[in-house]
Amino acid sequence: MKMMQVTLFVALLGFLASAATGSKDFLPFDCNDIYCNDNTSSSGVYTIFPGGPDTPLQVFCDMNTDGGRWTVFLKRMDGTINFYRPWSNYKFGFGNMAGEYWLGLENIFLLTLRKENELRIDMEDFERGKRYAKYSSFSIDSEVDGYELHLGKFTGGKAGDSLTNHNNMKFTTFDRDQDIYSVNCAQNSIGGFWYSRCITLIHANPTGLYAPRGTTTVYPYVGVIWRTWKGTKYSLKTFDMKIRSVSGCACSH
Ligand SMILES: [Ca+2]
Repeated sequence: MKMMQVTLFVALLGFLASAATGSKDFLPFDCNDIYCNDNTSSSGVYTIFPGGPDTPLQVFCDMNTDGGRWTVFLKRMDGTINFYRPWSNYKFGFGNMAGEYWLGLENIFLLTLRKENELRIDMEDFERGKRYAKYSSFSIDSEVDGYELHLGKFTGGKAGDSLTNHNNMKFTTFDRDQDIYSVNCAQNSIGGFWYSRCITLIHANPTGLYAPRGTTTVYPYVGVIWRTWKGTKYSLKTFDMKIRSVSGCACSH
């Protein structure tokens, strides 16, 4: 019995020692930190700690586009992941970090709480066309306030501005209606997003139905939509939404 206690004590010491060593390790808050710590980092899946050292989070970092440092919170690319999901899934995140995923509203909230971020959206159609859109700032409120979207100015990109229409909207899923229209817009557009009004005022639907051939002509408003580029009947091939610190590497040390 005594021997077992000693063994446990030694094991506990070992655990505490490793925990102490661990606390000295580099714990990046976001992809910006990873790039600033090593500017040779390539695009890929990394572990970040926006919620503190006890809650590691896997994420895809875009280190190539427009100077890199981007923390990707939405990725569409092949239709392998179902995005018509309930509130709990959109809250905590789902999908495959090496493929399609939603990082989770709680994680996005933490990422935008302590740093000021800009937003970039990259998209491709099925005819090899590529476009982007950028916004000067991006943040969301906590769950209590419906994860309300706060978007800065549209600062460029030939995709055009299809997101300002969704600014100051709360997040809606098929089981939690927080949009400002009479019906549930997540049900109408088969996704989860900061919907405002459905149908005629759907401008962006990044979590909509994936259509392998690009178009959803029978049912408009339900595809992966960016209205100002391809209209409301075209479902895009790829779609990334990503953020990075506006202060660059200046504030990371
Ligand atoms: Ca509604």
